[in-house]
Amino acid sequence: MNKRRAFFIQGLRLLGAASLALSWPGRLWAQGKRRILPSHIKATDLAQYNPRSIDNRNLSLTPIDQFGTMGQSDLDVDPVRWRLLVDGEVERPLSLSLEQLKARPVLESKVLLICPGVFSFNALYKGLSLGALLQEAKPRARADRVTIRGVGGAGAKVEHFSLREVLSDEVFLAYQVNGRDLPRKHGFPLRVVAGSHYGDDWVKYVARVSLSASGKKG
Ligand SMILES: Nc1nc2c(c(=O)[nH]1)N[C@H]1C(S)=C(S)[C@@H](COP(=O)(O)O)O[C@H]1N2
Ligand SMILES: [Mo]
Repeated sequence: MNKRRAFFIQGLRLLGAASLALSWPGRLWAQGKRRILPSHIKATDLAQYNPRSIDNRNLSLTPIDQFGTMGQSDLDVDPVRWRLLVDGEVERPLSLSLEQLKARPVLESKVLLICPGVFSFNALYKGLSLGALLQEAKPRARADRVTIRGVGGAGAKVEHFSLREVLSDEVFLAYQVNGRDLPRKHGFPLRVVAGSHYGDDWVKYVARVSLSASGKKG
């Protein structure tokens, strides 16, 4: 075997090993084998963790004044004029006021937010099922991707989730945290809560949810 070919094969082996290592946390998550952290661990000390690898059930809530904040934190949204739009690959687009969202069945969950390497905090979110909302909008059969946008024009925050994950309530929308309305810096009036994603995906000041077809199978 010539040297160049040997080098190529060695490279392939390394790539294989690396992709196996990278997919491992994802597999652990898929199997639900998160490490249950003991109650003496402080939720604010977990910025180095991958949210998919740990279980926060025993951790105490972090008081709001100890939350970190990142990215946009001073958008001023008028809750009376604000609407949540649901559009894209749906039969029945929706436009809902905050009042209408608050009248829906309540979803409440204690979730850890990790901004990697920067901060972490554990909080109780109250809101609604985005999955149920999308069902109401009647997704077209080919829809498999959910795009969530924050308020604002060109500079608005945009993140994507799989429809499957949203339908399982793993990703939902919250208007309250630790028993009060979302503070302005944490995304008033509505934010994403996505416990198995890093904080970057937790869109604040949510304005629009759009379904689309990624074109990928399965
Ligand atoms: N609209 C909007 N949402 C956003 C961001 C942003 O810049 N704009 N930053 C994200 C990042 S990087 C993190 S870590 C979390 C932080 O949420 P917090 O400020 O409530 O702690 O919000 C996310 N949501
Ligand atoms: Mo972040």
